[in-house]
Amino acid sequence: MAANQPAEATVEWWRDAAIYQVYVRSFADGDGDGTGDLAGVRSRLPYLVELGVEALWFTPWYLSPLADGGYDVADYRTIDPAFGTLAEAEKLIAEARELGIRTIVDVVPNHVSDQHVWFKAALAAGPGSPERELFHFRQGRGTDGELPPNNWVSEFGGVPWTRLDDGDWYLHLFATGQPDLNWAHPAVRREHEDVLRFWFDRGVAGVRIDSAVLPAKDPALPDFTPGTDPHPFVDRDELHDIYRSWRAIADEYGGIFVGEVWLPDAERFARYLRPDELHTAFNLGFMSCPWDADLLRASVDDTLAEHAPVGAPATWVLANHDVTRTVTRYGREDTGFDFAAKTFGTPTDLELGTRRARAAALLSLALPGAVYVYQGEELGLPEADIPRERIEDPMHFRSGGTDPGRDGCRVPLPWTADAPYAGFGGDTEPWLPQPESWAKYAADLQTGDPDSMLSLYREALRLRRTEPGFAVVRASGEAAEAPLTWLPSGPGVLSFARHDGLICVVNLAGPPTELPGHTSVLLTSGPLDDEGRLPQDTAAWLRS
Ligand code: TEU
Repeated sequence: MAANQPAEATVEWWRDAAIYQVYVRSFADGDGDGTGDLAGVRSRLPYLVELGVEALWFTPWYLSPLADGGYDVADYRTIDPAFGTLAEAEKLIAEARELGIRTIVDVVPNHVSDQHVWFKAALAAGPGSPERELFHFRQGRGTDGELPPNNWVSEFGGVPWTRLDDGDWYLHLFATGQPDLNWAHPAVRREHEDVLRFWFDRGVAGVRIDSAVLPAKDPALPDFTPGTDPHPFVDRDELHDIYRSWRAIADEYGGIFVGEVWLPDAERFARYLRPDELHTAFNLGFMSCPWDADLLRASVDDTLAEHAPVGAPATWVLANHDVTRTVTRYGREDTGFDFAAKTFGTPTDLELGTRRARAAALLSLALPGAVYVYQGEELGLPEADIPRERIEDPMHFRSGGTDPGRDGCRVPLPWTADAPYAGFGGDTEPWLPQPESWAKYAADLQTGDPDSMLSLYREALRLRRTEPGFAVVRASGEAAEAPLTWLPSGPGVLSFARHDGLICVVNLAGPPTELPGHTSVLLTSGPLDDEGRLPQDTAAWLRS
């Protein structure tokens, strides 16, 4: 029998699910060629059941030249042969579901790969053709059209325009191999609605929407002047109409969305979560927040306040495939996360970072809403230093080599300490090199070690499922009462109650702190001191 509750137990499972992010290429290598694949994921389903997660989010697994790790999709209806086949994906979705684990796939509406049939046809058809209307092709400025059509800046740095031999320029907010689609074109909308159905028909329970605030553009593609409203390509009102039509499709299947909605403005953010739009969005503000009690408390309060009016549940995220790994980040002097601040060789104290990451895990898993765990977080993996000549991330190249890019958090997982390449798969070297220290983080070594990160995650996820105080949705389907109540605490300490007597205390910066009286300890992220107090950088779950 599956260790998880039957997936049918709650209808609105997504309101408080623990969702595990699988970066397929680096999860587990089933055929031993150095690249992770679906066979690898299938072989590790028992591990995921044991870990106690309720859904898997797969980063793009479709046919792709991998110019941006798969976020350059050449064909949504084909699995990349490096990963497996469509039949295998269907099997995986069904097998996982049998085990109580749902599947979320990733859809990337802003752009496709330059190898997508549409883009190839647009190139072949030439300037002024209807095929080019599916994208944003323009003439350049300057006497010979030698200057880009506008002043926009790529999300990866540099000019987001590339000029073709025939003189036209095409827009790509990300890498050159990721041409932006023209969402004013009805065929673009139709195609994506069809892609959604294609995957819902294959049994997926949800869809992550990549770069969800970017697809719509001002049709004039005007220069961007800071402070101008509306922005020519961020968070445009047209998007809501698109997502409402997507919601209608999801509702036919009982499917859900999680949007990558990265917006500083709380009111604008919440608009994507109105009842007829997306179900959830990633809490990227919480993820970026420094290890500071006041800032984290404010982030939690802001999150709950911005979700409340639209009735959407919050999500809690510490890491993903785009950001510096948690133990490395929390071991740095500046523990926040800022895309612009990624540098080579920033010093870090991994022991401190690990202690904090353990406490942060208990904090995020205790908050009301859905929680995301990025593969390897449960193993306490640090960010890896990738030798420059092995870096693949386009972000590194577009920064002119100053930004290490995101490969350091995408290194193939260690499964078995005493096996080639820490048991990632076979005898072939993985696509990204693993640091020498990798074997010591192997899942097999951590299994059964009560002090390991893996044991902490397993126990925390087990309690999250079994303690009624964590639920946002009760087994009856009704909403639970008050999401969270702050309790009095000293400076540098966060203390809050959920319901049913459940309490979480996190000491971020204070001296050892007394735990509230008349409580029993369910779990701590590290040892209490001799007087039973909670030391700095430690969290505890209690029941009163
Ligand atoms: O990321 C979108 C995104 O805007 C950021 O995470 C991005 O990396 C950052 O803004 C750069 O400054 C998503 C995916 O998560 C990422 O892996 C892809 O590279 C990107 O979209 C393009 O599809």
